[in-house]
Amino acid sequence: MAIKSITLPDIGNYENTPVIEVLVSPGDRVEKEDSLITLESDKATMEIPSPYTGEITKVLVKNDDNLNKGDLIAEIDAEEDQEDEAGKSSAAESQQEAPAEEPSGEQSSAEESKSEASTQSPSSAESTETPPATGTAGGGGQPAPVNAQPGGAKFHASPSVRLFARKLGVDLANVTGTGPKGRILQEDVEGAIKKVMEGTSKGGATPGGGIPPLPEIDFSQFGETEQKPLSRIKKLSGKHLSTAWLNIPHVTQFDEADITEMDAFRKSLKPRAEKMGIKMTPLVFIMKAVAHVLGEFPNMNASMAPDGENLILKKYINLGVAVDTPNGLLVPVVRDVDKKGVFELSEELMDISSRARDGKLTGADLSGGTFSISSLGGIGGTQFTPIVNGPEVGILGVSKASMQPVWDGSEFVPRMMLPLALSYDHRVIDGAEGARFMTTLSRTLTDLRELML
Ligand code: CAO
Repeated sequence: MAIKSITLPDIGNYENTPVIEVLVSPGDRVEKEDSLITLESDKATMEIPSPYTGEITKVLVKNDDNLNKGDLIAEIDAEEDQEDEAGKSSAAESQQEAPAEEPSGEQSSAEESKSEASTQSPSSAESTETPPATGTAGGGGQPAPVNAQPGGAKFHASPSVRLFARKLGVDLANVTGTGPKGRILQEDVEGAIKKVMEGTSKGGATPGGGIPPLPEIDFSQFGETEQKPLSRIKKLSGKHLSTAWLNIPHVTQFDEADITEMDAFRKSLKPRAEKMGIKMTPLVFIMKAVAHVLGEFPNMNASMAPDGENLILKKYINLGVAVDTPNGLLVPVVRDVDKKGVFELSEELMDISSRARDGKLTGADLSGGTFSISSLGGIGGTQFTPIVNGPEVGILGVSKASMQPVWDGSEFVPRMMLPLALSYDHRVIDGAEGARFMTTLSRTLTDLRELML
């Protein structure tokens, strides 16, 4: 092994050519011809390959450095036998090929592949440490690029497409080229962006690009399978839930409310409700209490402005209520909950939930919510973490109430305890505010006289 310096070869009529990618780090093992750096002039992108096999000991350039012929790129601890090979090969190339010139003229795909394999030779066999530059040949009479990722994957794209992709923050390694020999075209970059925006990129990734897709697995190799299409509602709600989950930093705060008195009151109202042909479940009391507490916590009855710098406080309290339907989840909205009594709320809840299940909701029924409630209390479970129904700020998850032994200071007493989970957008609500919201809500549910205050 011997330490060798690697310098920039003659790459044609280019001066002060900027480095746009450094593909190696000290300690990396490289094979001869592996790319070390990428240069990009206003006309072409070029990779500079290593003339040796060995271990990089020093990298002497960084992004945005401007390089000229002979500038030091790196030092390598080169393998002895490779050293000679490199020398021979470079010398041979320089003899066989014309001295490097600025590439010009349109090159065919076939020529491109040739240029990728060996391409421009150094202008002379002046030293074995001067590698031949890889790349160049191109569209519109300009040199064409060949690019390499640190992992070794190669892709083709013209300088204008690379610039276009860089401006939009698109990693070309993730774009499939549809041009000749897999060349990435501008429309491929546009298509990749469109997929991300539409949330239809591979693996169902949604906005928030760069999220690695789940692996595609052929499950039939493990046993019999059947493909069942998702319902339209599931597809729509799934997309909405993914968007909310990916955009909103969630925190979920848990609590338990003692609803013993509330439940007794509810049961006392049941005969009246039955006469009116309506149900009297805990949910309407919870809706009433939530509306009251939202009045005290206006940040929770709000949405982030699209600029991300303002909060839009809503002076109305409309609660979205998650309804389980045979075709999937729907969240119709009950308006002005703070202004309505439990009978009226129950009537409305029954109406929207039955229309939701019959597929008869209108767009108006599903819009205008300011905060949501998801109740699984009629089904079971002790807790769950609901997903904020963005762009709302908070959602209350309600689980099944049960009688629990509660220590009152001198003995255990049976109390009806209701598990609650509040998920909120942490960009808007601090932990302390979330906890205060929950304790105020619990207190209100425990003693409904709070609603009078
Ligand atoms: N604790 C104990 N019992 C409860 C309860 C709770 N938290 N909530 C409801 N119950 C009881 C009710 O009192 C009722 O019993 P009675 O008839 O004896 O009074 C029974 O459970 C069934 O209630 P319900 O579910 O029919 O009515 P509801 O008002 O509680 O809920 C609705 C209405 C539309 C929200 C509900 O039917 C529903 O669809 N829930 C599922 C929502 C959902 O899927 N959420 C998850 C979304 S994904 O995050």
